[in-house]
Amino acid sequence: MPFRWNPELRPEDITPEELFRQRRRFMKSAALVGVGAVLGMESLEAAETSAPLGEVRSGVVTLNEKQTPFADASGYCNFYELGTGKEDPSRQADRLVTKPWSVLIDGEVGRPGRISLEELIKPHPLEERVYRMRCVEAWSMVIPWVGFSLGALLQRFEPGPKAQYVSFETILDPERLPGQKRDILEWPYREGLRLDEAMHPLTMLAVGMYGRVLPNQNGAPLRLVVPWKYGFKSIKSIVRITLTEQQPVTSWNAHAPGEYGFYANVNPAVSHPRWDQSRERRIGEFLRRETLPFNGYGEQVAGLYTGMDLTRFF
Ligand SMILES: Nc1nc2c(c(=O)[nH]1)N[C@H]1C(S)=C(S)[C@@H](COP(=O)(O)O)O[C@H]1N2
Ligand SMILES: [Mo]
Repeated sequence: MPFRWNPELRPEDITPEELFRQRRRFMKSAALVGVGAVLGMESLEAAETSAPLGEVRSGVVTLNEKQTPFADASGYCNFYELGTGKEDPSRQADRLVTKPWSVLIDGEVGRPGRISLEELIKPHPLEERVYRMRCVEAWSMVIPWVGFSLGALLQRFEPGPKAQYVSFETILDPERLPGQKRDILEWPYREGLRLDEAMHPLTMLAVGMYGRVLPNQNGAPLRLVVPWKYGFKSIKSIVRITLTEQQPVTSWNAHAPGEYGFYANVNPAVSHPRWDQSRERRIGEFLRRETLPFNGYGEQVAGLYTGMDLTRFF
């Protein structure tokens, strides 16, 4: 069955593609003649520091919410391999070497194998999707990711009849990545999804943001983005994707099972022992806002959890 985009988005979530493109074109020409800063587009200017991407289909999913400036999205990060401070990952970004890069796809698939990043991306047209992102520490951002559906990729490798979960691993390179010499988590960083979550059209693999190549601190060259789950599910710098029969071990769940569940769906009704999850601070805003169930993507994804007790499977 061909993989189809059918997220049933609310009309207000969607900017008509033509309108979106016109705005883009305007922003680009404005930046070219140097009026970007005057128009408050410092984020676009900052984004110019990383390499441009090729052809990107715009406006596939977008939001009527203010985008987080690129400087915040690339400067305030969680990437413990590059340090536990929010500004460590951008300062230490050069330690991550992303060329060459390959990904091993194995486990319960018909066609396992290691493939180069270029080969992995090639057949997937890149599209921009603006998603809300919510960290368990109760801050959030709105980021224009560039990538493609994970489901489309997985289908190419032919998930077998026993495949029920997908497990992901980040690069392991303690010589270069200072955090991996410390006993914060068990390395490599691991994450996992149920297969139906992985196949959901909102689940994406990102290779860029803000129309540019993904900065290292944001998980270059390839990271997961699951917008209805807390940020720790969105694993960075992926080198291995394994389809499994059993629920995989995931880093934060193994580290503190009472604090971080396997599902990690954004849920204002279930609090983390150390952070209230009912409200969040959008980076750049002063007042907190109410957190939405499933981070606002309930209409699209709540059906995946019908009949489950979400206080138990948090
Ligand atoms: N490999 C790896 N992936 C990771 C993390 C990490 O420490 N290591 N942190 C996670 C957490 S807690 C969050 S909130 C998001 C942050 O993504 P961002 O820094 O691009 O906003 O990345 C997630 N992915
Ligand atoms: Mo996080």
